[in-house]
Amino acid sequence: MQAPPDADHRAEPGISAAPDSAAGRAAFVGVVATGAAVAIGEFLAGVVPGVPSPILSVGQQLIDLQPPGAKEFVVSLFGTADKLALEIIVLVVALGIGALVGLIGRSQPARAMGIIAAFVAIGVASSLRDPETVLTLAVGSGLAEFAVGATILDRLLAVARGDDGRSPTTHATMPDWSRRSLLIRGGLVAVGSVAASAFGRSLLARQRQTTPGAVPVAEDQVSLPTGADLSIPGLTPIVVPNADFYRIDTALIPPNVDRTTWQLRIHGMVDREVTLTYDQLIELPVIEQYVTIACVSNRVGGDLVGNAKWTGVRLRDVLDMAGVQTGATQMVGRSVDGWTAGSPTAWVMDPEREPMIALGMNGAPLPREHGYPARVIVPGLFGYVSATKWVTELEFTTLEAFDAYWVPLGWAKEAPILTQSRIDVPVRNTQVPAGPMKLAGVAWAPDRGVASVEVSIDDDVFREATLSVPISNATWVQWEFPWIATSGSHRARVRATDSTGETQTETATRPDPNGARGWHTISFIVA
Ligand SMILES: Nc1nc2c(c(=O)[nH]1)N[C@H]1C(S)=C(S)[C@@H](COP(=O)(O)O)O[C@H]1N2
Ligand SMILES: [Mo]
Repeated sequence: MQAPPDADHRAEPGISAAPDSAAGRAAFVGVVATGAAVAIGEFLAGVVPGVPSPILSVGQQLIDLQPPGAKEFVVSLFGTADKLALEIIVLVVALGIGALVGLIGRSQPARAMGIIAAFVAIGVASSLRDPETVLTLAVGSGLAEFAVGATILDRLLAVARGDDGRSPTTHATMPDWSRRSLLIRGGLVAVGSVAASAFGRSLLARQRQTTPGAVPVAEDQVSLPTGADLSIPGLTPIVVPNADFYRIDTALIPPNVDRTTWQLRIHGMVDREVTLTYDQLIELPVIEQYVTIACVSNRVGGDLVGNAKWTGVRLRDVLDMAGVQTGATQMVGRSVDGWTAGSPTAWVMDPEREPMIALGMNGAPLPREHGYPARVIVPGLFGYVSATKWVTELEFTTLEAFDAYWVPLGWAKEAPILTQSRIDVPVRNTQVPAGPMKLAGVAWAPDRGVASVEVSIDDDVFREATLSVPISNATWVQWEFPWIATSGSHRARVRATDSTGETQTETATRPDPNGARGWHTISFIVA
């Protein structure tokens, strides 16, 4: 194999990545200028509270628009990974438009400036929907973004043309000078942009982390029964620590709610509209209970489910103050950011269960990601039809009169949590040593309760696993299954039966419209 004869001469080390054509250079300039404009916005958002992050603002706008086709994308209801993907998409599209701006800027600088201005305006406008945005600061930051973007575009385009003032040369005499200079200056701006954005973002994350205040103390404190946790290495703990608890919501940044000004309003089909402050709310008896909550978009074997000890007040104590009218078949929870969940009134009023307004989670104030200062917890219902975080309104209406957030996107209007079970140990597709071992996992059927869990290995008959001591019907259980591992590759399946006698069905289904069905099946190898 031989390289073309003059290949070595053409490759100039160090600047071989420099944009070669005039168009390439202009596009490069546009990308760098746009990136710098975004970066100054992200930087200011971190440094000055009230300044919106441009990327997060546009991303949140896209989520809130619920674009057609979103249902496929959001089957996972915006887990953390989806949010990062969305941010990256927004950034890549912005930089792509930046490249166009650079190309246009060569011949029509005014038009290029106009596009940058429009672009900044979209960012500012999107940010105004966030209650934390301060209008004047948003506009000020927008002006800074425009100034930075426009200036850098102007200067670097001049460099790209070779008339940056510093080197009054012509392309004919020093053809490489402008390219080298462009690469160095553009590169410096790009590096600075990345650093400024990263710095801004790290400050922004910290800005939004506080959940001040203490947890109210429950009159009757609950604790775990002995035997509630089988304590098997690799098995999900029976109570999931807050830091490990799954998080699902449509908020790119969790709302920052001040609990001293926060209010909960109960209205609609009630006898008396009631508005409670945090301090008024905790004058009601404070209770605590363990409840397992689950996401409808959890796939078979997935981990969008968790069990925590919730502290708060009885939802029905609050509702009794307002007097729910007969005929009000739906309770709509609304969060400070406008998200809604609708639960059947009959479900929350059933004396067999104790729905609550939760204020604490595992002994701490609700973390911001989980709804500080208050959220709804309804045993037995999937999160999207009940568990409103950052709740600020409970509106009573009929099931027919209102569709909450996810319903028009193709999810069921009424959605009790399905019975599901999962194998945690061994981890699928891993290798375990031969000899006696335990398979283990969790199973849940809130708030019917799990009656039994069965395991089948290599298509042998299903045999019953041993369960942890249940905390209550509203919580999951752990299960363990002793087995003597023989070398070779194996397949394990699990299925649970709830207290009504209903066993999980075998065929795997998609999560939509009302939850995934099917037996969790894993393969593993015994060495
Ligand atoms: N305000 C608000 N509350 C919300 C949501 C949301 O998007 N916004 N998502 C719901 C969904 S789909 C689920 S599964 C649970 C998840 O609660 P967690 O994040 O505390 O685990 O919150 C529910 N409450
Ligand atoms: Mo969910």
